Amino acid sequence: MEDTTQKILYSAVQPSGNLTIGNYIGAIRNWVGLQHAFTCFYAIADMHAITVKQEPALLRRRTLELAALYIACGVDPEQCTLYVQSNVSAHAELAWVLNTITYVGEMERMTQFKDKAARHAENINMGLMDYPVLMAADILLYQAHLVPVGMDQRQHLEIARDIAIRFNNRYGETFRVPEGYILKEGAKITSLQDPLRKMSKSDENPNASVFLSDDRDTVMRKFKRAVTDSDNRIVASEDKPGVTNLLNIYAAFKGCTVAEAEKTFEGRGYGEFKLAVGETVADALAPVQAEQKRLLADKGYLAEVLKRGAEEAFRAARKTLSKVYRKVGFYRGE
Ligand code: ATP
Ligand code: LTN
Repeated sequence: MEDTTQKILYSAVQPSGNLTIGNYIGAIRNWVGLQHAFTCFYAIADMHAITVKQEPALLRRRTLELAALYIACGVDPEQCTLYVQSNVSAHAELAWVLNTITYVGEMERMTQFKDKAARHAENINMGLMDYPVLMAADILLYQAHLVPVGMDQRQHLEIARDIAIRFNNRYGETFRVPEGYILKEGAKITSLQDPLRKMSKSDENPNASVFLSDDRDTVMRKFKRAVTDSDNRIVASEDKPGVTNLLNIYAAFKGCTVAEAEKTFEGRGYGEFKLAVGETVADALAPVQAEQKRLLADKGYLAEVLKRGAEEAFRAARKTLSKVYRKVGFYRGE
């Protein structure tokens, strides 16, 4: 088998709200499986989070909660570099340089920007528009080979690649051009209330998303109310988005394939199916919640992990940033 341990993998999640099972299945779950095979950098993207309004005290708390959650989900700080984005100033510094080779028109075309601009019409700030450039800076700083994300981030990844190629063409070989790593199954978990829309942590409908912090009763209630259809067949297909989504969720938490899940529920009714999905999710969340709580009670440990992570990240990021500053012609002393 190919030795991939030298290959660099980068990903991040924003501490912008309670994480959903979509974030878990689409992102964090995959990180855990990859941390032994690759050199991994996993960040808490607090600089991205402030592109929409955040309550400062809450942002700080959520940053720590997210760190604890990563670890509770199985991200091992001894195996990878786990850190807070704003603790490494190179992200902002590189983003500035990359801004100068990114066109306003490209940013205006980004789907997430258009969505968020519509949802936060009172606060269409420069940061919101610049979000993909900061994300490109994150990835390119670490010379990442691979970026595991959910489907919704594909466009941002494309832009990161374009920016890398553009910089290399203009200034000479500097950045590795990263590849996306989007796993097919679970790459898009959809809303339980509108299965054509992505499950999102900021959905106004509280029944649309299952949060990793939800207790058993809440999880069961949300799945019971999940939108399906009227034909009572438990199979994954394009014309059955609700049922397909529930099968995806079940398979992800059970660790089986969707085909196996279909087999399990062959001939059963929707009521029983939803109950089983709810129980599987609740059973999987309980130990994660307990571990997160235990970690949050040990702030000293978390602070130490994040400090070490920031130092490691800084060492890697500094190399790329120095190279960039040299290439663009910034005076660096004699
Ligand atoms: P928001 O809804 O506030 O925009 P979000 O839920 O999309 O936020 P992010 O922090 O933007 O969360 O995303 C974190 C990671 O989770 C990304 O890799 C993203 O692709 C993944 N992700 C988010 N939602 C889903 C989903 N419904 N299905 C699969 N992956 C998802
Ligand atoms: N925009 C991402 C979070 C993120 C990210 C990154 C993901 C910030 N920087 C770098 C991968 C690589 C999101 O998931 N919404």
